[in-house]
Amino acid sequence: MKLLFLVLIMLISSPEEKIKIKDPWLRISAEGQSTALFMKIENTTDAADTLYKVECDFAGRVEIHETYQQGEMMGMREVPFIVISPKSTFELKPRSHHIMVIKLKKDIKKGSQEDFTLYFKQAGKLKVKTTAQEMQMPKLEHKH
Ligand SMILES: [Cu+2]
Repeated sequence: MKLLFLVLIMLISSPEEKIKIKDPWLRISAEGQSTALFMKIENTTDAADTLYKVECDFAGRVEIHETYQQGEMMGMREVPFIVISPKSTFELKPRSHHIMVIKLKKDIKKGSQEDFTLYFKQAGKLKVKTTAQEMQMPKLEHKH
Protein backbone atom coordinates (compact mmCIF):
# COMPACT_ATOMS: atom_id res chain seq x y z
CA MET A 1 0.00 0.00 0.00
CA LYS A 2 2.80 2.36 0.94
CA LEU A 3 4.58 1.50 -2.29
CA LEU A 4 1.49 2.13 -4.41
CA PHE A 5 1.12 5.53 -2.77
CA LEU A 6 4.76 6.35 -3.57
CA VAL A 7 4.34 5.32 -7.21
CA LEU A 8 1.22 7.46 -7.50
CA ILE A 9 3.04 10.49 -6.12
CA MET A 10 5.88 9.93 -8.58
CA LEU A 11 3.44 9.72 -11.47
CA ILE A 12 1.63 12.88 -10.47
CA SER A 13 4.74 14.91 -9.74
CA SER A 14 6.87 13.80 -12.69
CA PRO A 15 7.10 17.00 -14.69
CA GLU A 16 6.19 16.93 -18.36
CA GLU A 17 9.09 18.07 -20.47
CA LYS A 18 8.39 21.69 -21.34
CA ILE A 19 10.80 21.74 -24.23
CA LYS A 20 11.59 18.72 -26.37
CA ILE A 21 14.61 18.63 -28.65
CA LYS A 22 14.22 16.44 -31.72
CA ASP A 23 16.72 15.22 -34.33
CA PRO A 24 19.71 17.33 -33.24
CA TRP A 25 22.66 17.10 -35.62
CA LEU A 26 25.97 18.81 -36.14
CA ARG A 27 27.66 19.34 -39.50
CA ILE A 28 31.07 17.66 -39.77
CA SER A 29 33.98 20.09 -39.74
CA ALA A 30 37.63 20.50 -38.81
CA GLU A 31 39.61 22.06 -35.97
CA GLY A 32 39.90 25.84 -36.35
CA GLN A 33 36.83 26.00 -38.61
CA SER A 34 33.21 26.70 -37.82
CA THR A 35 30.19 24.45 -38.03
CA ALA A 36 26.47 24.58 -37.39
CA LEU A 37 24.05 22.75 -35.12
CA PHE A 38 20.48 22.00 -36.25
CA MET A 39 17.44 20.57 -34.45
CA LYS A 40 13.73 20.83 -33.92
CA ILE A 41 12.61 22.54 -30.71
CA GLU A 42 9.14 21.62 -29.54
CA ASN A 43 7.43 23.80 -26.96
CA THR A 44 4.78 21.65 -25.24
CA THR A 45 3.53 24.42 -22.93
CA ASP A 46 0.85 27.11 -23.24
CA ALA A 47 3.42 29.90 -22.97
CA ALA A 48 6.11 31.06 -25.37
CA ASP A 49 9.68 30.18 -24.47
CA THR A 50 12.94 31.78 -25.55
CA LEU A 51 16.24 30.16 -26.43
CA TYR A 52 18.87 32.77 -25.54
CA LYS A 53 22.17 30.95 -25.13
CA VAL A 54 23.96 27.80 -26.29
CA GLU A 55 27.22 26.47 -24.91
CA CYS A 56 29.70 23.69 -25.65
CA ASP A 57 33.23 23.07 -24.41
CA PHE A 58 34.90 22.41 -27.78
CA ALA A 59 34.45 25.76 -29.56
CA GLY A 60 35.71 29.29 -29.07
CA ARG A 61 32.24 30.75 -29.39
CA VAL A 62 28.64 29.63 -29.97
CA GLU A 63 26.06 31.99 -31.49
CA ILE A 64 22.41 31.85 -32.50
CA HIS A 65 22.17 32.72 -36.21
CA GLU A 66 19.53 33.53 -38.76
CA THR A 67 19.89 33.42 -42.53
CA TYR A 68 18.81 36.32 -44.68
CA GLN A 69 18.61 37.09 -48.36
CA GLN A 70 20.03 40.24 -49.90
CA GLY A 71 19.36 40.31 -53.63
CA GLU A 72 20.94 37.15 -54.97
CA MET A 73 23.21 36.74 -51.97
CA MET A 74 22.42 34.73 -48.89
CA GLY A 75 24.11 35.56 -45.66
CA MET A 76 23.79 34.90 -41.97
CA ARG A 77 24.02 36.98 -38.85
CA GLU A 78 23.77 36.65 -35.10
CA VAL A 79 20.41 37.11 -33.33
CA PRO A 80 20.07 37.50 -29.54
CA PHE A 81 17.40 34.82 -29.15
CA ILE A 82 14.79 32.59 -30.79
CA VAL A 83 11.18 32.60 -29.57
CA ILE A 84 9.34 29.28 -29.67
CA SER A 85 5.58 29.88 -29.73
CA PRO A 86 3.24 27.95 -27.40
CA LYS A 87 2.38 24.44 -28.58
CA SER A 88 4.59 24.65 -31.62
CA THR A 89 7.85 23.42 -33.07
CA PHE A 90 10.65 25.68 -34.27
CA GLU A 91 13.00 24.07 -36.75
CA LEU A 92 16.65 25.04 -37.00
CA LYS A 93 17.78 23.86 -40.43
CA PRO A 94 20.19 24.65 -43.25
CA ARG A 95 19.39 27.99 -44.98
CA SER A 96 17.38 29.04 -41.94
CA HIS A 97 18.03 29.56 -38.24
CA HIS A 98 20.94 27.55 -36.84
CA ILE A 99 23.40 27.47 -33.97
CA MET A 100 26.81 28.64 -35.19
CA VAL A 101 29.73 26.87 -33.55
CA ILE A 102 32.81 29.00 -34.13
CA LYS A 103 36.55 28.16 -33.93
CA LEU A 104 36.36 24.47 -33.22
CA LYS A 105 38.99 23.13 -30.83
CA LYS A 106 38.87 19.70 -32.48
CA ASP A 107 37.74 17.90 -35.64
CA ILE A 108 34.08 16.97 -35.85
CA LYS A 109 33.99 13.64 -37.66
CA LYS A 110 30.99 11.83 -39.10
CA GLY A 111 29.10 9.96 -36.39
CA SER A 112 30.84 11.62 -33.46
CA GLN A 113 28.63 12.53 -30.51
CA GLU A 114 28.91 16.00 -29.02
CA ASP A 115 27.22 17.67 -26.06
CA PHE A 116 25.61 21.09 -25.99
CA THR A 117 23.80 23.02 -23.28
CA LEU A 118 20.79 25.10 -24.32
CA TYR A 119 19.39 27.86 -22.10
CA PHE A 120 15.68 28.69 -22.16
CA LYS A 121 13.96 31.48 -20.22
CA GLN A 122 11.13 29.19 -19.06
CA ALA A 123 12.44 25.64 -19.32
CA GLY A 124 15.92 26.54 -18.02
CA LYS A 125 19.04 24.54 -18.83
CA LEU A 126 18.78 21.62 -21.25
CA LYS A 127 21.54 19.17 -22.23
CA VAL A 128 21.54 17.93 -25.81
CA LYS A 129 23.63 15.19 -27.40
CA THR A 130 24.13 15.55 -31.14
CA THR A 131 25.49 13.28 -33.83
CA ALA A 132 27.73 14.68 -36.56
CA GLN A 133 26.57 14.31 -40.17
CA GLU A 134 27.68 15.44 -43.59
CA MET A 135 25.82 18.16 -45.44
CA GLN A 136 25.97 19.01 -49.12
CA MET A 137 25.32 22.73 -49.13
CA PRO A 138 26.96 25.75 -50.68
CA LYS A 139 28.82 27.78 -48.09
CA LEU A 140 27.10 30.93 -46.86
CA GLU A 141 28.89 34.22 -46.46
CA HIS A 142 29.27 35.49 -42.92
CA LYS A 143 28.45 39.06 -41.98
CA HIS A 144 29.77 40.14 -38.61
CU1 LIG B 1 25.86 31.03 -39.12
